[in-house]
Amino acid sequence: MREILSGNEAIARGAWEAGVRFASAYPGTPSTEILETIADYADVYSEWCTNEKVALETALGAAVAGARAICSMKHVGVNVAADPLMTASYVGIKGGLVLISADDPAMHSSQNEQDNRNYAKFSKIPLLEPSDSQECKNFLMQALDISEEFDTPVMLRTTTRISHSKSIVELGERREPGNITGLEKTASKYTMLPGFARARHVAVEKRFTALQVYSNHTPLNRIEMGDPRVGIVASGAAYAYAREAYPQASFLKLGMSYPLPDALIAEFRGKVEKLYVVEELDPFFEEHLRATGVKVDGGKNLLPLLGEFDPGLVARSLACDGLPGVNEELAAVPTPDRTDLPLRPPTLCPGCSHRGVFTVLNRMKIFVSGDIGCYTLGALPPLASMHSCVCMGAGIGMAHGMAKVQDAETKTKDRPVAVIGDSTFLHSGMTPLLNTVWNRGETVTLILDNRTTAMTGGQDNPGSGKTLSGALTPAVDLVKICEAFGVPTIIKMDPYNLAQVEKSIGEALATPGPVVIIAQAPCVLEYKVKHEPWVIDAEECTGCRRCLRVACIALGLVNREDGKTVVQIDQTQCNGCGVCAQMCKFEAIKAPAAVNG
Ligand SMILES: Cc1ncc(C[n+]2csc(CCOP(=O)(O)OP(=O)(O)O)c2C)c(N)n1
Repeated sequence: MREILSGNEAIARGAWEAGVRFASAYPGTPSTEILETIADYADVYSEWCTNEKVALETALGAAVAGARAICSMKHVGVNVAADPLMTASYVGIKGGLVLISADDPAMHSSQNEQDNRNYAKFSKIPLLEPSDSQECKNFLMQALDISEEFDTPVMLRTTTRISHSKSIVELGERREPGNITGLEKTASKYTMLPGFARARHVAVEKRFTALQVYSNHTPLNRIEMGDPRVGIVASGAAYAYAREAYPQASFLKLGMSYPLPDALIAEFRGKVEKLYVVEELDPFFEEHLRATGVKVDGGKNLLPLLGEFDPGLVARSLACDGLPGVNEELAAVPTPDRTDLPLRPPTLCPGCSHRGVFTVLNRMKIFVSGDIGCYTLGALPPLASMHSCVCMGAGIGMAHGMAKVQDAETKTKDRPVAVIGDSTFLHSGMTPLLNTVWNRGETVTLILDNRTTAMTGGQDNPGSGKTLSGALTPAVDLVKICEAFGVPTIIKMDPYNLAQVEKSIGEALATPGPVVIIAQAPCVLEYKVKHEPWVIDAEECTGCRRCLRVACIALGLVNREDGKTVVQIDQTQCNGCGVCAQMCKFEAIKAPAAVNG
């Protein structure tokens, strides 16, 4: 049977067919749908974890217990999971373990575009890179076999195009997993004391040599001979682009791109006149080829180091070097001119509980040490109230560092406020808050608790009271966490009440010691909150546009009959939160009850 699947769905299918028993993840674009799809397979246990480090550790535990396990995350998630990853490489596994890293060249939805192929090299584990959905399924299954054959975790790396593009996939049956026997008590393999770890490092290097041999012989890496004048080395999405751009060229397709197959590369080099490396982001292959003495005629000197490729870009870039056999049609497609397209910046949803808080932070001209979530949109005008944001959980620690170096005068005038969402707080915001309390910090932390992980599509978190399977579970109490940390002042506020928000933030800034403010209101999208829309009395609107400062797409401008430009509310978009009405000094924005009597 065949089905059209995205790369993410195909990975999930591959996990099911390969007899995976355990799957864990923390959401992050473009990886999220892997676990969401696996959750539909009743015979695979799956769970969202509090963060990627925990996700990898739980999957490692399942693998060490003898089950096949996978763990998925976006590229920056691997930074969070890097600590267990480095040593998981030493302890190895019992059941196969695959870590899926979904990278995001061009940063469609990320704060950086790091190239995670480097992590495979760093942690000395094999790396597989599929080029379409069928390969996503096949490679995931083969990665589990390699994991078990070589006693190592394996990384499967996708990029946004591979994760989200759909293509035909041949489906198979599930390989029934064997029984889990007792836990193996071999401390020398699983307990990484220095004395044991030294021996395991030797095992890692031995394994690496064996993997190099494997890489030269596996069909994952193959020479596809075409025109011998042109040889192209590529993997993943870049291979698919290059194939389209130079259909007649010869290819060394790398499905297993670490360790690199040096003998196969040498064989390919001997067969082609000129050799080009087509790879997105870092010159990962190119550097290796040059370092091992392979003559490369073109790579990053022709192709961009930044961003995402497309077939036209590959065609045009290599054509500059006079490469024969270019797909003329593709090469003729000009780079799209985006300058005359209207800008459509992302924005908070109508009714979003974050809007009122950022409206007030802007009005109070506060320095906000921010974090990652829907609320990062508070950085954009007209809200323009987030002044730093580095990675998940960084905002609280950064605010603490800022406050510690301020002198007495700036401290009172310019006390930083850390703003963080509930999912991010539970992911990596608790330890920096504890650090602030422990070290007698002065910062104000504002937790925007919408009881979901909204940014990535509304996944549950420990505060939502549900697991991935929908089972009820205790919802964590953020006030009790802060109390247990010893936070002396905890203020709760309604984020829709602007006067209350201003009063709470003002009070917090006037209070010495660390303060936590918790703004709790459910995400309107996830919890389907819909109130009657508000209306504007066009006669009373003076057109001052103060209400537009709340950055709501339900608000627009219209010309009145007398030629005056006034505000109007799109009745289909408005969620009736009333935040804009609180900005109006002329009471021109009316609640539905006031209008309907
Ligand atoms: C290490 C890491 N993992 C995952 C992500 C993807 N991501 C960005 S913000 C976020 C959580 C957002 O939830 P929350 O903090 O509750 O804010 P909300 O979007 O609900 O307002 C996630 C999962 C990321 N950027 N970095």
